[in-house]
Amino acid sequence: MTELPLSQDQIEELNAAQADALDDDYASLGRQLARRGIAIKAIRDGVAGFSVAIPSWGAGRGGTRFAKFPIAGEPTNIHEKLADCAVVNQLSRATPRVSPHFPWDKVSDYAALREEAESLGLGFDAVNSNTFQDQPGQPHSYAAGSLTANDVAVRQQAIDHNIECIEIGRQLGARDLTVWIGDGTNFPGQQDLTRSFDRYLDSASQIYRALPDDWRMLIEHKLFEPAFYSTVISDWGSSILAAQELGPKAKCLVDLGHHAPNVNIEQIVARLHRFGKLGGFHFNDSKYGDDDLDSGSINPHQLFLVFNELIEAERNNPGDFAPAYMIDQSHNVTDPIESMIASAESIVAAYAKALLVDRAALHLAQERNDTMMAFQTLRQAYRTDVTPILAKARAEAGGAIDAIAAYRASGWRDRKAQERTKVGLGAGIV
Ligand code: AOS
Ligand code: ZN
Ligand code: ZN
Ligand code: ZN
Repeated sequence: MTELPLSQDQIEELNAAQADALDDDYASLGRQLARRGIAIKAIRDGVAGFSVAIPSWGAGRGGTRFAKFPIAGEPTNIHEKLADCAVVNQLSRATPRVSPHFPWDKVSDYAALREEAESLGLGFDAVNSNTFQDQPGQPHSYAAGSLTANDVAVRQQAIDHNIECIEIGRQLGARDLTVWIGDGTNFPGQQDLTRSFDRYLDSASQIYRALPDDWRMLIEHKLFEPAFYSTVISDWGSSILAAQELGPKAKCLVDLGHHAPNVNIEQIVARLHRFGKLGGFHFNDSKYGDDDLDSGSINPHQLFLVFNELIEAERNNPGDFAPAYMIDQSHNVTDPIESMIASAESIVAAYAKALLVDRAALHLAQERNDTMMAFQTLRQAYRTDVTPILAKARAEAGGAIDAIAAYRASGWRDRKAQERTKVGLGAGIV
């Protein structure tokens, strides 16, 4: 039986007080869209069918390498993280799956963990392996690399860990393995750039062979950090080469904060899709690098343009288009629940705006080389305030019209501050 964490009655009560104003705004937007030949109901249905996974680690306060500042009532284990993720989903109704990270979320009984998640209205999304840190008691260190290490025993340990993640994921009902490695160098000459990539291909192919038929291996690239001179899987080029070498179940995962400054990420999306290699997304926002700021907080226009390409991709490939969408953020200065609610809303808003693009007009303008009309077609969609559509879809699914206000009214964090073990100080997870 599903038992959601917050009082549904309280959510309904708060919604009732805002229902008239929302109906008014929704009707007005409906008339505006009708004049543009768009049925608001179709957009609302699209929004209702869209979801994004949230990361288990996103439920805790993140931090930088300098410090982590925990908040009272922060979750300390996967059970408490699931409860917080269930709060996000109960209010937003857009985040029904959690992406776990191992060994951070290790438990002794995964069938029980799956049931626990189900009872909270949640499922599991892509499983993330971790060979970028050493764990207590681990026989070999990843100090000189993991899947690309010179030492065959280190590589084998990293391969075995990924295979174990697949096995855990099977028990949790996941179907994707996301592999991000920090392997690389800090000094010119430290490693042979070709041989380290060859070692990656060799290790990754052994993981690939352990994938069930209906699974995908999502290769996540990142330009730099923790390696600052060269990173083995640094860009979408290295990622797609590896994915092509490995086979059809290997795809590329795009984290929005993992590129060189000013790179045209939406074009990368188009390229990966063209060659059948777009596998997933880590949503966040960034000003300088892998900042892991809240989605849409810095560059909401880029988020819209990414979704514009995703919708083009979906239309060009109906039936076979299911990238794994996930939030990957570090909530250093906010309550993580509030950040995930706000980020999910930004992501759904970007999706809704991309649905509003008049594709026939856009394609015609492109054919006629009518640059201004092509741009204006995108601009008109981007300028539209889709808030009433999102709020309606949320309320209809049982969520809150004003999700952050409802969260604050619930007193959840204060209650958890009384119940949960205090998190210690220290450096954060980046
Ligand atoms: C690291 O920079 C990547 O974004 C990964 O997705 C990583 O596994 C995740 O951020 C958890 O640390
Ligand atoms: Zn990521
Ligand atoms: Zn990252
Ligand atoms: Zn990031």
